Amino acid sequence: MRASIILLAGLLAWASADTDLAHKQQAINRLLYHIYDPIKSSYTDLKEAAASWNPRDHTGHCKDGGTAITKLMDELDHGRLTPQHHWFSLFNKRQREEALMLVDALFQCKTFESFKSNAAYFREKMNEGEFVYALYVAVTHSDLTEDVILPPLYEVTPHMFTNSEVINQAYAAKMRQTEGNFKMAFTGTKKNQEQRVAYFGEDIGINSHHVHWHMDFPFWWNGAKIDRKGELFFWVHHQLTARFDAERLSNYLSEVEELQWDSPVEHGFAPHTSYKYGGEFPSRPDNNKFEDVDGVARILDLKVIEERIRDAIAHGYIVDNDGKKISIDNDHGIDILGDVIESSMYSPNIQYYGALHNTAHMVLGRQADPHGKYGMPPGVMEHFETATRDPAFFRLHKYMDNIFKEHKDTFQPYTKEELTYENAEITGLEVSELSTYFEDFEFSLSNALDSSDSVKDVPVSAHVSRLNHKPYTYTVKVNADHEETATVRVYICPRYDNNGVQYTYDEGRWTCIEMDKFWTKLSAGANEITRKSSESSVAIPDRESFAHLIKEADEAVASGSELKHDSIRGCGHPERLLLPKGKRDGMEFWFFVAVTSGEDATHDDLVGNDHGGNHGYCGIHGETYPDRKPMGYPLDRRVTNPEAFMSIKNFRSIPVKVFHKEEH
Ligand SMILES: [Cu+2]
Repeated sequence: MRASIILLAGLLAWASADTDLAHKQQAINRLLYHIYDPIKSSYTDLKEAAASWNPRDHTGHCKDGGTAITKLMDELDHGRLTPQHHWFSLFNKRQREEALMLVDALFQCKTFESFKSNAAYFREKMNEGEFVYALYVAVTHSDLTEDVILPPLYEVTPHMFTNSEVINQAYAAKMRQTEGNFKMAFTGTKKNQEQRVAYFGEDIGINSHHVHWHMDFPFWWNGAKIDRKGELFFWVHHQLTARFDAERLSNYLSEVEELQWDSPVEHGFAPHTSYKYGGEFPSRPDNNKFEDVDGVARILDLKVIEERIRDAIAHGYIVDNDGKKISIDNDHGIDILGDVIESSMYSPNIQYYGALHNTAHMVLGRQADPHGKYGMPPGVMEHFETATRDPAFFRLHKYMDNIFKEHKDTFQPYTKEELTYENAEITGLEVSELSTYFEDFEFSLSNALDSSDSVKDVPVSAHVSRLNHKPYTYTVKVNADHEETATVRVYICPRYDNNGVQYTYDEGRWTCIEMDKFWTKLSAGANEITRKSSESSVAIPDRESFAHLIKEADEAVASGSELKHDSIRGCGHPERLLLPKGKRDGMEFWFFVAVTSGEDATHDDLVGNDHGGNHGYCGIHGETYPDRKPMGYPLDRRVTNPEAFMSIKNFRSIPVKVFHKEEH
């Protein structure tokens, strides 16, 4: 009896080796560990797979019978793949094709075992950048890797997140075999006004959120329909732009001006960042006049595409590939327009409307060497993890945001009747102290450095100053007529522009920042709803460090214990950046709360289940966006009658101040 129980336990352990999270997490960690070096020799299963697992012999493990992996193997065997130790950019068509061949091959794996072995095989043969991108996307979307946490990219490929000076210091420390923790400074000097807000564009949490957003919602995605992908593209970038503007106002700078193809870009950018392989990221001088970029686009092409899009907005319809009209004169229009402007594979007519966003990213990224005379590698704008470092990123997105606004402004304002929720009246709104401060954050640079089994690793890390805020709470008092589920939407909106002029209601609504959205059950009578900043549904907490993920998975595997993860996705605004930086004497905002009928929820369980707590900018992975209303509701449309808007009893705004404290 006893023997058979032990046997059974052994069988179960064996059976779960392929499926349990600890083993999966360990394998993914190890595949990403020191990505520029061969797989560590102590990782025997991966090492063996890299050496002797021939994917052609295992096509029986593929859902498609091996079509995808054979295609990739053919490219490899014919020496057509980009070599290792070379830069990678997703915007490079050929490199993207190669990375996507691996994504495809991994998606076709029937078991995690074959996923892992195929990944290990290509890890040592494909370009490292392509491999990392493909693995991140595959882990994000594959059912086989559900609940695996991807290590923070800033610790997997630190070159893309820190500056050359820090990397050089880390190399020197390793050569000397001494520990080191180096201060990462923001780019620019005090002579450069843009430097005042560099802490935002260069924040590694923002960079991480942005690159993960684009992995969750890839423009090349052709698989199962992702709900409201185009609208999310608009919304996440609109919010990044609005947040950047708020940071500027708090630093006595005017809002970002939209990019204009005919005007020089006044402020250049020197990234102070290098590729691991491929040299320095190119700089752009001040007052750069846009030049056509060989092999990418002429400036005229961009203007033509822009005109066609604006024309579609004015007409209220898009013309698809077959010449059929698709109306955008409705709430769904923004979703289509997002697909068109990016463009994604969902665009109804890429041929005609082009890919304004993607092409513009490349054109901006190449201005240092538009004709390829100097063989410069792609610029920061050609990588989602580095793009926000360049202030021109926000100018470009302001330009596109204004096109989206042109569309939104074609709609009639919501009427008072549409906005009124008869069941509820807000009777009070209180917000606790709002204050921001800078703190030091440390992350490991170890994976940036070459390693070998014979040279000992020494701890090397960077520390960087980053914005954070004191936790805060707010309380909404609501009187309800009867018990019902309600939606609560929360925004903060700057009150004054940089000249101290108060925004009109209609100007101000477009500057609003989504802080939170949630569903709650109102009881008949008086309700008091209190929410904490940490509960915000647009934000995620700090990412788990790579070292922690490794330790946790290794311990779980060694002890045979179960591994459980709370927060998984990398997409989500960093929680510590929820509040824009304050001012010493307080920066003034409106704190706006709207309580409306919960009928707009697309899931039944939203009152008790926050689905990971990051759906505001990132949706719910693999499911419908929780909110049926347009993103940005009720501030997404023009407000022509502010008095009527302000008198709505289920809305309330109060003035608040965000303070900034140098010492905390
Ligand atoms: Cu983006």
